[in-house]
Amino acid sequence: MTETQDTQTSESVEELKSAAVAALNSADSSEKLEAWRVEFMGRKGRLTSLLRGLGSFAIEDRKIVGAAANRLRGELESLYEDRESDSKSSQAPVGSIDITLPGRKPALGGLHPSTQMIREITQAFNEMGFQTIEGPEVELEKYNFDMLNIPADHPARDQWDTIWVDSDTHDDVLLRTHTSPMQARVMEENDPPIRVVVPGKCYRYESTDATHEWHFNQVEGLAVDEGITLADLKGTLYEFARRVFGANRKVRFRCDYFPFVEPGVDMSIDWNGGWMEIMGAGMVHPKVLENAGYDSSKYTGFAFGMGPERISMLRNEITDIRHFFSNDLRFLTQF
Ligand code: FA5
Repeated sequence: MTETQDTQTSESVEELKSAAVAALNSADSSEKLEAWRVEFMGRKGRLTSLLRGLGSFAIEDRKIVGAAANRLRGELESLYEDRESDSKSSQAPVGSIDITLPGRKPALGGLHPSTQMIREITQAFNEMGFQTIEGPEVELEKYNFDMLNIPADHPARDQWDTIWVDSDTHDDVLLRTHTSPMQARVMEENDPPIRVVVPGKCYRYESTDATHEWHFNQVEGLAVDEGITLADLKGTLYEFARRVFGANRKVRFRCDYFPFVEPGVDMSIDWNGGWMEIMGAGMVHPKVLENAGYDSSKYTGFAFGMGPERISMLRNEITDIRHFFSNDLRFLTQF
């Protein structure tokens, strides 16, 4: 290649480059961008024509101009891709969001019906001077049974079919069968006077029916002081029933047996012409007070344990307790 030929062909690659870059910069729509691609990079475009024309060059010229043209092709391709992706992202909001659509309410969650009932129950007792505390669901046999006057060989253990954490060994760790172990824990850590309510989950190895679940909540109550009597227990529980069910709902209060109270009672609410038991209660057994290190000749107390799911059933005309934990939104969204 002569010096003149080399300069001419190199210039034509340069000229093509500056024409292509200028045209690309002024392509301000996707249509113009496409037209640019066809004009410069298409099968019959200017760069392709230049490359095709290389065949008529002498072999050494072909090498030099061919390398420059291929470099230009790489540069133009990458400039084009950048412009194309810029143009797509700047168009995306207009293309993908319909700003004329009316707004929709986001789906908000809500408190579970058991939680709502627990809050109402604990608030009623808070207003009567009880403090709310919580305790462990995985519990020691000692607190679930022994400290509550239920020794290992006591037939009353059968009242609470137990889920043991290690079912082979029946070691001393279990899922609490009731919230009563918190009576022992609270008394162990505190001196009288005591007034607490303890909401929380309980577990029992038992078959289910309309009023029994294998896991459910309880709200435990404990009051210990000098001079507390059965009249205080009855007055407190009737006031609770009045607050939650109103003054006209029929309440049944009768004797029952629990090893950790003496005397023991239970409370039921009228339900479809019969009764539904909502809690067990009684005067704290002197042995339970003494197990916790209290002087039972000085202090007395009452305790109760109630089921918030059953109370919610009575309040909301729910016929089957298993709805609470079946996670059916048709049920849950009614609260
Ligand atoms: C007890 O669990 C005693 N710890 C209650 C107690 C506390 C008595 C303090 C004396 C002093 P019981 O097993 O009856 O007792 O349960 C008490 C309440 O928990 C029941 O009245 C019921 O409302 C609820 N409950 C019991 N078992 C179930 C179950 N399987 N499913 C749903 N709720 C239940």
